[in-house]
Amino acid sequence: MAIVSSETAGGFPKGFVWGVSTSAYQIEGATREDGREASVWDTFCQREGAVLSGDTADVTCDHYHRFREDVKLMSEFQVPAYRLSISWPRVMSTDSSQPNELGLAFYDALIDELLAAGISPWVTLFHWDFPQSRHDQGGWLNPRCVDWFAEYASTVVERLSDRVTQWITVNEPQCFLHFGHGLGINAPGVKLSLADQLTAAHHVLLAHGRAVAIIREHAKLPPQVGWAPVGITCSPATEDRAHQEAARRATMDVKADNLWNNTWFSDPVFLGHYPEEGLRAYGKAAPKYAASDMQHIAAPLDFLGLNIYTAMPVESQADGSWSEVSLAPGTARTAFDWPVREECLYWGPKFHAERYGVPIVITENGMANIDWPARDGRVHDPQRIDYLHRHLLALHRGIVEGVDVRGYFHWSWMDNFEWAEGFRRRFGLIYVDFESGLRRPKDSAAWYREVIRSHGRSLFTE
Ligand code: GCO
Repeated sequence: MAIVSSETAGGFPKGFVWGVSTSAYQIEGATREDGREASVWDTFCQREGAVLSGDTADVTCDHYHRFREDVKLMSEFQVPAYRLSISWPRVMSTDSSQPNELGLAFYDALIDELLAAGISPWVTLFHWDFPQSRHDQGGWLNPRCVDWFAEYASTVVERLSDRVTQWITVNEPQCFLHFGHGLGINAPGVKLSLADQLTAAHHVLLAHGRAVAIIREHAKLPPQVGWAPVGITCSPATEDRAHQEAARRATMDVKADNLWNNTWFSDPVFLGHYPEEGLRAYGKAAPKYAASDMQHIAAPLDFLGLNIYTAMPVESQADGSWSEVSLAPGTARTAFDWPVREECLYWGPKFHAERYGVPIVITENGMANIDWPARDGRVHDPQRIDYLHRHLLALHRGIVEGVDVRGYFHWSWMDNFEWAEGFRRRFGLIYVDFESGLRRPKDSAAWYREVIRSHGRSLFTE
């Protein structure tokens, strides 16, 4: 049932969660400290030409040592919820049967610091930093990966679930499979056949389902569980009904030669089967699996996390097909060259909520900007403020129309290591000087604090 009430008008629903997002590998640093083992990203960063400017995340934001300062800054900007991820290779030791106590102790201290500051931790179990030693044993292609992930998830739930209630199992399988195992331009940097990518994807879905079962069975406090895939969001060229249906079809489509889509992943999780379009598109490359697999994969979730940054406009064709609409010359784009299309936060949640019938949480949205400290020492980022303003208004439109959106997490809290792009793309509300480690709140941090404080009403007064 959508939460549309009097509070929604000119604000956001009661209980709507405002937050910020990061991930372990992108902010922690300390990659060889206190027993942390190598991840596939540590190895990938050593590969000549793999990461822009040869950047690595060995230090990045040094959050491992500065986490108290970061939590204090979140508190200063009245952030109610913080989406973080746990580093699998920091808490699991491949050789010993015991987890790495120093790694677990770091997350213990971080969660305690957040709770003491009144900040709700939303914990992602897997945000791409797969243990190198497990990759050497076959990685996601080895069916044993489900047991490896289960052992890791059990360890984290056992340690943190007396304080953590908000869980996200896996972040963006489409990214680490398509870019990391298909194109090879992200870690682990391999180029598997389509069939092998789909087999690995099936194992990721099984691992997701196993983690859901572990959380449901062993969490010490009643948990809310979701997952955070990513895919393409298409918007209609005009709001003409035919173009709307074309945009819905395009958003839910499966391309025959890659894994960059929504439904091959979320249909099993929410509907208990692979999409017909995908089975047709992939043909013989589709995995063979036991029917019981889908019961595990489709373990009920409390929310669907959506990471949405932009939209691709499409229009319907006379023959019922759809085609991409080319953007006007000079269309506004972010520093990642992603078009500024705020309608992505209207159509994306709408299409997914209508297909799956579950509450939505925007687990990532934001923009890369070329930020730097101005002569006055402050970091002015009017583009990010305008981007945020537009996107939150678009999200609000869907909520008022009945889409059950429960929260919004800005990507990102602070500038961080943007994977193969290194430090070139700054997504944070907080500027990070990667040489000194100095944090500087950007203008957008104060602007977002006002949105949080007014529960969204400030969006309608400017
Ligand atoms: C993703 C990842 C984040 C990225 C962010 C900007 O969505 O790709 O979850 O780690 O840093 O999206 O690209």
